Amino acid sequence: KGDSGLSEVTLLKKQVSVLQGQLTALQASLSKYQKVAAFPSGRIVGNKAFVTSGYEGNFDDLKQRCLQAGGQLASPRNAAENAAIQQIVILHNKPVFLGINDIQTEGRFTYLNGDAIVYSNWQQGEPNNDKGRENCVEIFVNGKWNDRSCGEKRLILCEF
Ligand code: 291
Ligand code: CA
Repeated sequence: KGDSGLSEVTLLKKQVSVLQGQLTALQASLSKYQKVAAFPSGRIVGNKAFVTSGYEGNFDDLKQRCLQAGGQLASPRNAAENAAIQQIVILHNKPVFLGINDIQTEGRFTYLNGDAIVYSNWQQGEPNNDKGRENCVEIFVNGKWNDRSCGEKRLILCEF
């Protein structure tokens, strides 16, 4: 009994040592792929990666393409995420559509899962639902938001 107890400890020590090595390798691998995702114009904020392919299309098209890739349209939930998206907009000098809209209920902006937004950065005077036709949201090079017709074509920006 005493012997088997000791060998169990020895076995566990060995297993922990193996896991430590695997964790170190995984951390190095993650660090490398974060750099890949950030080059040349992606951004990492916390657990989120914002990536564009350069494609331009309307809201439904872009939404589908991000989903197909295993992500979703960029949906900033705080100022740090908004700033990262803004940097990408600046790099390309093209506004992008966010994963935010009020298609379901006019004036109630939600994420793609239907939850009400927890953060916003509207340009002064927005959202104005101009001509009653603006249910999607674009973000400008100044980082501010404007509601805009979902049929407009914008640069794709997905988050993973
Ligand atoms: C004005 C503002 C915006 C509005 C935009 C679009 C332009 O900004 O009223 O709130 O979203 O017009 O209506 O759409 C077209 N087709 O011209 C102008 C610059 C963004
Ligand atoms: Ca508007």
